[in-house]
Amino acid sequence: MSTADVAVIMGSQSDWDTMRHAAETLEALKIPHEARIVSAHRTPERMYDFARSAKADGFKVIIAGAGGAAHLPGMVAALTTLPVFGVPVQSKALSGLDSLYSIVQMPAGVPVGTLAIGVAGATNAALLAASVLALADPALSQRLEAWRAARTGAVAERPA
Ligand code: RP5
Repeated sequence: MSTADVAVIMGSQSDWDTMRHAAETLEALKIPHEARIVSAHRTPERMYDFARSAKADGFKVIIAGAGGAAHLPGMVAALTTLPVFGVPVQSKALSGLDSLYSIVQMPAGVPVGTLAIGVAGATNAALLAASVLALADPALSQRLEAWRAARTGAVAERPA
């Protein structure tokens, strides 16, 4: 059993530079989370065990980032009915288009909420997770409203 609401999983240590932005955003919103490396290709049994037990382990939302032939979000979504948000990590060879295409075109019946490539996607995946959790958590809903208001307040009226 985990005490975390959100699992932030990624296919490789090399994805952490991107996925840490999801973790940092969850941290800023005081959402309990846990980061793990779970590879669809290199550790398929770890992936299977994680996805199969994620709900029973207490996770409510899964954020899955991967690059290249990025099968992790889709495979995890195939094994759980928890909401899965997929983050296409920017690959070197194809700038993340490969990651995006690998994640976005799920067949009807197995949903992955696909975000933008890279840091924006990782950050927004955390904010979407927050929106989902906030539906049943008024205190989090307030923190999320405040987070958004702070971003709005930070936009200058004129360029410096
Ligand atoms: C994918 O392969 C990972 O998600 C990562 O984005 C990509 C490259 O992995 P490394 O070779 O850097 O470990 O499975």
